[in-house]
Amino acid sequence: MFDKALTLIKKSKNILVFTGAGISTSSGILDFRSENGLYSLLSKNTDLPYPEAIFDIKYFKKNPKPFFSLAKNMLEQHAKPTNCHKLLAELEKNNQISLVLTQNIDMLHQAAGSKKVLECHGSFMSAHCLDCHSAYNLNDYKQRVLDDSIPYCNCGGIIKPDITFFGESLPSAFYDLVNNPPETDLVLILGSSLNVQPAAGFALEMAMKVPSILVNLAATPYDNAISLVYHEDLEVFAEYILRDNLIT
Ligand code: CNA
Repeated sequence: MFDKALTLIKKSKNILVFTGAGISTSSGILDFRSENGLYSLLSKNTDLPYPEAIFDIKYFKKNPKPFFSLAKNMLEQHAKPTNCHKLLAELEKNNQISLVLTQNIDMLHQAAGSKKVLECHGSFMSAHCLDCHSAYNLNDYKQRVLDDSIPYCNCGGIIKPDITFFGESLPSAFYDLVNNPPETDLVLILGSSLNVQPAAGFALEMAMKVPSILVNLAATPYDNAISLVYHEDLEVFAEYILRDNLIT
């Protein structure tokens, strides 16, 4: 089923991978926009004015509780990398990856062994006080989140994980990448609805310059800009590619 994709992957030496929440759903982490995704679940949460408010910086400053209760769930989950995360780590070992650009905040690429990762929406690994900007790492604030309390800085400000919320700028490393993209001979887009800008726009711009593959359960508005489109489960895709033993 994925023969053409396999042929392209095998001959590529500088693959730029763009991943979204769909690569992690098989590990039990909900995505945003699927029928049973986080937004659908949060639409039943009466504390929130609208589901996206959970990641809205203005709303967070007024009421950080819904975000930290979601963060608690994610941190407690101890999710494991999927076969698709493992496939990307294998391709990197085989010197075929130029970069994994991920929108995900779950740190599963690193857990699978990928090193060339740019988290364009940040992660839980580091955090900052919203008032005095003191830096923290996950271990400094994790226990407080697990204990259901809001982590506060000594100055009284909220400690916010360095996850890019709606209304915030992406990390400067993302803009460095846009200004200086790596050599790329294939773009692989995995598990993203391509709805969130500017990250999706950059991936699409790169995809229009070289051969590209998209694997995503649902159709995206940009499918016609991609060379090979599969509306399939990423685990089935990963198992198929890994089965070929392309890693020598
Ligand atoms: P999205 O808009 O929720 O889209 C996810 C896409 O993945 C959907 O179109 C699904 O059809 C598809 N999908 C779901 N499961 C599978 C599967 N098993 N195989 C193939 N396709 C699948 O999420 P995006 O990543 O496009 O949106 C960007 C947001 C989501 C970023 O800001 C992330 O931080 C945020 N997010 C991240 C996580 C995470 O870190 N795991 C979880 C939820 C949301």
